[in-house]
Amino acid sequence: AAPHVKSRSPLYGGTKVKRFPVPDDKVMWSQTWPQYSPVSYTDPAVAKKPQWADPDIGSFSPKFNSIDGGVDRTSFEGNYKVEKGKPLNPRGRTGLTDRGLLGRWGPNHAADPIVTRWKFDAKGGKILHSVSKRPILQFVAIKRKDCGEWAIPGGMVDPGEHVSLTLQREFSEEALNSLMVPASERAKIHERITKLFKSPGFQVYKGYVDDPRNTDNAWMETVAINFHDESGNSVSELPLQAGDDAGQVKWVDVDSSFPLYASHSSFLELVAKERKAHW
Ligand code: RP5
Ligand code: MG
Ligand code: MG
Repeated sequence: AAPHVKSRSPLYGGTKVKRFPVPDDKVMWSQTWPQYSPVSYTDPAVAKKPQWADPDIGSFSPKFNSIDGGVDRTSFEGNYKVEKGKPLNPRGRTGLTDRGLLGRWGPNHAADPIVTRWKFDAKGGKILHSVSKRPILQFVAIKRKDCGEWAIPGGMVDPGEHVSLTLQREFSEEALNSLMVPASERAKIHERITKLFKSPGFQVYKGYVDDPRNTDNAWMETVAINFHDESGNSVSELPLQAGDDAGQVKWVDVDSSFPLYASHSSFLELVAKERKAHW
């Protein structure tokens, strides 16, 4: 795999903390580099011990590379190393140690629901891209409140939670604002999207995410699944409403030039290839 890039962003995940600069040829741990002097950072939000975060190493010893109680500490990238009690990022150096903004030591598991439809014209025909001549896909994107970047409405897998539930829950919270709509409407939304999310979906990706919050000891991993509304009459008709950690939500044309958070653009490229859509 190509070396991670966003995991080495000069400023750490929207904070003012500066990462120790890591050149491409020093990313891999196998490259000895005595001069490496990363900064340690644990965000106050993590340090104050919220329920979603691990305690500090020393006061507890998690079972790395295994399912630890409800928490999945296994990695899609295989067994990761643990050095001086702290797990090592499988993709190498990031210029920052400890957890930063992430709650878990080691892998932090997320799920990304990629909900798509075809872009139709007024007569109901698929719109072809003027250059590629391929039909254009659209996906539900949210604008993240933390960094202002557009992204897939994904989120963290809760301890013991089935990924299939995380996908539907996060989509409902961030793109349909399920946490805020009255209970009566919530049931209706639930009913309408359950059908789409019950369909097997296309597994787009499973593994490490090049997320700007990654550190030497904590990193994002995800399962990205594409749920496609072929006829455009299921989820396409649902009123989108941003909620939770999403500031805005909209249907966005799937196109290589649209910048997205973390590795999300590479996931959409895979969706476009699979569905023979414009990219
Ligand atoms: C990304 O962070 C994942 O791909 C997923 O979209 C997201 C999960 O984190 P939160 O949205 O819960 O912050 O790495
Ligand atoms: Mg969320
Ligand atoms: Mg989220």
